[in-house]
Amino acid sequence: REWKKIEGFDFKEILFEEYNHIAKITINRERYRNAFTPLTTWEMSQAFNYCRECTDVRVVILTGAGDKAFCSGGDMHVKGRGGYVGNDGVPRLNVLDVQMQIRRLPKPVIAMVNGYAIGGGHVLHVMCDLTIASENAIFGQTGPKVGSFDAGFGASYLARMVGQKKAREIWFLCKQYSAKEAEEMGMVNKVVPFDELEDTCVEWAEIMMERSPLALRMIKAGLNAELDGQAGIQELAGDATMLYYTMDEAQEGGKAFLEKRKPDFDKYPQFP
Ligand code: 2NE
Repeated sequence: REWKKIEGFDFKEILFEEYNHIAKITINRERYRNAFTPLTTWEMSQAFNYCRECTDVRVVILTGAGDKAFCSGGDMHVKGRGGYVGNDGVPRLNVLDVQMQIRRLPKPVIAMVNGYAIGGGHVLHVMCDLTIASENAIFGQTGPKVGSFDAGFGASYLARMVGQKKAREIWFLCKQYSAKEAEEMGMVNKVVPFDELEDTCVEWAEIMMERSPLALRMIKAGLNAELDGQAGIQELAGDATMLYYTMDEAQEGGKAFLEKRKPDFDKYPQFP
């Protein structure tokens, strides 16, 4: 399989590639177990934005370079007061923006977990719609050990997956869990040998691409809406508005305004 670089970006800390309508975002800091800096997350943000806008992209795979780590969370070398400090000297927690982009992307995102998914890296896989892990993958939180925590999606959405007791165990004890244990807990969809990991992710992506994209979009929005309160309803409602705008009934309202006449909505079918 030949992944083709997606042109138009000068990324330093991620790889951004495409194959058969699948975009692959790879955190490319193998030396640091794919820990993210503010630049990494900024670049991921640009890539996810492209994936949202580009109608050619149908599924996104998020992974890490090499065979040791998916992502080991925030880069502890640049963790300062108030956040992770980038080249501009400003502390940021911009990984939270990436989390929201994954959540809001109206297309499936698969976490291809090829090694450690730790700390903020663990939260990233939690955010993805599906997680496929290699047998060597290891999952866990470290926050309370290293002076950090993610009490947002990293806690509440995790608890929806694994239950409250397990989520508290994961955060309070900071133990590491095997891929099999993570699968048994309900936070991993499938565990495969390392050399089958990418094939399996692509195979799952290709199956999803045979399904109705709009149906998948609505299901994702609906699953989000149950948990995301007003913001979740806004996402689902936005999709409903998009669909309404495709209908003659909505077109009639706009046309009537421009033609300075009363709209005639009676001619459109009403469903019980
Ligand atoms: C990931 C883990 C378990 C891997 O262990 P191992 O034994 O396979 O590798 P090693 O030797 O620890 O790491 C290899 C090199 O990568 C660096 C290490 O410092 C080491 O460098 P050298 O000693 O060779 O110079 N490295 C690994 N992770 C790093 C990191 N996160 N930042 C900077 N350098 C890192 C093991 O490495 C590990 O436990 N890593 C730390 C995980 C961690 O605590 N991450 C931060 C959690 S907080 C967070 O991510 C966060 C949040 O809680 C809330 C919001 C946003 C972010």
